[in-house]
Amino acid sequence: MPLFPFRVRHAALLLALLVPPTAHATPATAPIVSIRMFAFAPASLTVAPGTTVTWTNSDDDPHTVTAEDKSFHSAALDTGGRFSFTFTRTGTFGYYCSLHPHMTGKIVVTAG
Ligand SMILES: [Cu+2]
Repeated sequence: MPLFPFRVRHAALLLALLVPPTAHATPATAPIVSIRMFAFAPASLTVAPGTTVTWTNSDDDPHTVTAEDKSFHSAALDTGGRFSFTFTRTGTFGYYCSLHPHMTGKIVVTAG
């Protein structure tokens, strides 16, 4: 009984077909949280580890994106300003606007 029933190059080809580089739960598009009307939308976003989330400010007033645990902190974003952060660890990451602390949101990073 041979250990590998296929010739090696056939097995490699089969693997390449079965395991494309995008096989993991990577979203097709990079998620965006928009900031408008003094709120983050969506206020709660669930992503896979390794996902880069981008916030965009659509308000006339400046806002920041500040992690509760300080793991990320944007500068004040003017209208049209953007901030991106790549979430590598799993967990729930609450954040707020340091200029208007009643503005809160969270990113849930789960491999599930
Ligand atoms: Cu704000």
